[in-house]
Amino acid sequence: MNRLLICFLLVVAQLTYADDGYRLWLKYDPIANTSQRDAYSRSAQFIAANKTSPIIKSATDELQMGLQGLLGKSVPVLTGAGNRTGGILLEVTANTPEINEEGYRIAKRQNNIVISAKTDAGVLYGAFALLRHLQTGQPIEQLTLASSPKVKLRMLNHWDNPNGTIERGYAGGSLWKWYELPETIDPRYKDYARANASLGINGTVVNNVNASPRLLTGEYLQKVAALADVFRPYGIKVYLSVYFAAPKTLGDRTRPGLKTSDPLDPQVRQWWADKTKEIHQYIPDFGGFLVKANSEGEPGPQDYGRTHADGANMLAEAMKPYNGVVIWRAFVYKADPKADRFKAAYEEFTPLDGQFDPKVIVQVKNGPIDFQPREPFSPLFGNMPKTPLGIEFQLTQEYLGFATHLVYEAPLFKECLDADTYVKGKGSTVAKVVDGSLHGYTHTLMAGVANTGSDRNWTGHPMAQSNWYAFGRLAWDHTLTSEVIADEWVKMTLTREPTAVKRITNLLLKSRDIYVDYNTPMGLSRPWAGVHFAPEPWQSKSPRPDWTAVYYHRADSIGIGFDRTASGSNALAQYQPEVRQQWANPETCPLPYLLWFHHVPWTKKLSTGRSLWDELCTRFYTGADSVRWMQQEWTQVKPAIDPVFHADVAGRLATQQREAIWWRDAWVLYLQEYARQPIPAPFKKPDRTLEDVKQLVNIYLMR
Ligand code: BDP
Repeated sequence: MNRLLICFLLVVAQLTYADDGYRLWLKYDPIANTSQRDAYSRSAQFIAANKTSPIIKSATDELQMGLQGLLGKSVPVLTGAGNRTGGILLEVTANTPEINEEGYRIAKRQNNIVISAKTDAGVLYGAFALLRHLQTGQPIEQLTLASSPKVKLRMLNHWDNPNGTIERGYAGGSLWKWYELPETIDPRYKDYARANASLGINGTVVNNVNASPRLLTGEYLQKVAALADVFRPYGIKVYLSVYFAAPKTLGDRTRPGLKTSDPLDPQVRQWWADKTKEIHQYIPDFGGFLVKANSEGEPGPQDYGRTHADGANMLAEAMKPYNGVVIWRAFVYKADPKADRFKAAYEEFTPLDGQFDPKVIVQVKNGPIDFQPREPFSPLFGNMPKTPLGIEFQLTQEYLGFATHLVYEAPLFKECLDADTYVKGKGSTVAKVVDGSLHGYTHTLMAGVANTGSDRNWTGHPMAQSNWYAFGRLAWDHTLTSEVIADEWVKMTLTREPTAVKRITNLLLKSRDIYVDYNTPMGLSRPWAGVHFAPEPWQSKSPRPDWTAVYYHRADSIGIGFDRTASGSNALAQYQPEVRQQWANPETCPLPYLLWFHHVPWTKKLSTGRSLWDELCTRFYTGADSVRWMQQEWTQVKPAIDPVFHADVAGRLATQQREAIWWRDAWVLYLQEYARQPIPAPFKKPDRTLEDVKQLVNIYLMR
């Protein structure tokens, strides 16, 4: 064979096999099983819809593209089906009592597959559900599926800045090319919308909660409007994070800037009313505002002696003529050296229950501190019956090892959603608070801080795509299990080979506990100060005590942990008696939460039969060792995975392994100075000193 031909074949092989992760779970690779493919093919001879609209067009386009890939044939879209059978009918109809506004029903009718919904968006979600059904290799003979989203606003929060950086982003720069917008539309915006729509995500906040006023200028609103135009055919609304002091900073056409941003000042109220009107001129279906106020130095109503409710209600008043909402974040904590940060959001917000305008939703982080690898649920859930509370999860792995640690987050989300608040007796789960069923909230919301960026594979760590996927699926239906979601994602994204699917699903399901074990076991939290990446449990100097590591773990010669019982900060009083009683007693407090609530002596014997010190060491060591197990599992599935994708993950797992040992060594060497006990057998003493580990950390802290 001549050289040129060999080169040509190599290039073709590369093009055919190299998987750079761009297609996410919407891969639509050919179905290998021919009898299955034939069966699908017989039922997909044409596509026809009973109406036309941009959203319906998105649905037919996606079906065509998906079927072309999966079945290897071009399926025509007909203007009407007539009496034809053997096709896919898309039907917007009021005659669907079992589903809600955005739900869908898929059923066989006269040898056609009929996707019915009340709205165009419902049809789009049904089209994606049908494709998922085929991608995951399920039978279609007796097809009957019906599903409705449990939460109304299912959204991503991007912490993207106008300069193209992303706060806590680990997948490159921002997806939004602000300097090129509005004239140049990156085709990627559409693929972003497709991916979200495939999960049922229907809103996106395009900018950082630490908001720049720039986004509110006419110049930038045109750019945001261009994004909204791309997202609209996918049922996705655009929202903006707003800078509360914008009236002062920006002013308007006639004034260089107001003297104040006081929410009770009539001029300020008028400013927001005008601005909201202007936004709607650019984006008629604008979703609404997201606000971080009086939190971590951001301006807010308290700067003028007003409350969060005053601030939120002012924006709600401006939004009154429109459909949009005001999402007000509850992530607040004051720089009070004596206070327990755990209690802050509850203390500031529960007294305001009942004072918020009906257009306001308060967005609460899943835990009381800040997206830690494991937190108890925030005590705000259930305790603001008159105020719709939305939940905020973090998909970007700020505290979960950035882009080098494989952590599948569905178990973290589920742990919180399934937690029982007991506010209305047993079964009052956080999920029921959030989906509105517990208190009858009119607005319901689940938000995920996005992990996307300009990296070709979207999420930096290719396996982190599963977190975007899992969030979207749970926002749609929080009753899905972590396992079902992982299984779907693996089949759609990685492989349909059954043993590999099982192995990878198992790996995903264990990954979060493994991370917690070497990083923050048994209720330890926030062992970071500088970068939220390198271990720094010794960190004790910062402008505020609650920005040090020692504030959280409180290690001393007696023991370790934060006493939040009545003898300590009494944060436990914020929970219902059923929860409080279980957690307040160190004998009944679940071990994963123990050090969140108790200062436990090193020598205390635990239910595992080990002393606290021995148990902690066991977790640090087995956690780090388990990363080796993850590597082995990943090696086993190599034949079933695209080589490029496989190699990428293998490299990251090797880094994770090295870093997990670093975490283990940092913790045990540091804590040993307090516990003054040997590393228990069979574990071996780290072969470096605490000083060595600190030196390594210092490298990451250098500017
Ligand atoms: C913290 C992040 C910080 C965010 C903040 C927030 O470190 O960058 O601005 O949360 O949620 O986790 O506002």
